[in-house]
Amino acid sequence: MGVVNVTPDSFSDGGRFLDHDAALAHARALVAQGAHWIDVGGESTRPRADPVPEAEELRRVLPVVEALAGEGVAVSIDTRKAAVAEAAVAAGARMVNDVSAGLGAVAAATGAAFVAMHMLGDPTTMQQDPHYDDVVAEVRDYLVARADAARAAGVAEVWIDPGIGFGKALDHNLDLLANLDVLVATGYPVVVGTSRKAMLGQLAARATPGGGAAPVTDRLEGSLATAVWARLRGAAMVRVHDVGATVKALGAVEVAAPAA
Ligand code: HH2
Repeated sequence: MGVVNVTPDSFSDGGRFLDHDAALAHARALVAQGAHWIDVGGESTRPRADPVPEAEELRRVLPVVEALAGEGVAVSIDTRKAAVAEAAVAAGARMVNDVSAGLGAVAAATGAAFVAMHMLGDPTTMQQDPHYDDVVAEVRDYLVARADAARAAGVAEVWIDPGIGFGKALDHNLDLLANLDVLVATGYPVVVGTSRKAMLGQLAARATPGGGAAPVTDRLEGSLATAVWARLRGAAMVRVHDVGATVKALGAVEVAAPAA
């Protein structure tokens, strides 16, 4: 899944694709590089991001969704707003990717697939000292409840996502990545998004003698390593910014993997 943020303030590419033509050109390039899905978002969910009014979010995403869907691209809409999800599906999106995991009924009503992602709190507060007793069990139980509810409401295709970086300290993220098999064992297909996230900056600092945290422009190695890890641990999809490099990295390990 390739990310197209039609936003001025996304943490890694804010402002680059706010213009619709730029967003479309970028999305087409990601498809050419091998993306199976394009995830279009009009509101940043980075920590402390400003909320976006509904009309502005619609103005950002709808023309992009409509044009891509018209070209046969499988489009996912990354939103927390029911009205945006409904309008995007009417414009041709086939999946609702909801970081608040609350739009299962909207996905059901529109016939779209649904991604339920785990987030602790909301983007304005989520990174203020997040606490869990057992992060893996709590995230799993939350996601299964949301996914079961979406399925009961009538969604045919439900995905779950641990929400790396959404109300999680570094050790919570690492625990979730180390125990992806617990999420995979639920039977729901798992999607994982680590691409360019802050944890990769922290891990690069740990790995580099005397190194500081890697800035967002310098997290490709961590993004690729964790995408490969997630797929080898059973994730069915990875959500990434660098599609071409990810496709090559995944291709390399699939070739190198012993036959099952
Ligand atoms: N991460 C982001 C946004 N949406 N959706 C899912 N399912 N999983 C994720 O890990 C995920 C997500 C954050 O990344 P990005 O869209 O690049 O940044 P921003 O929220 O600042 O636009």
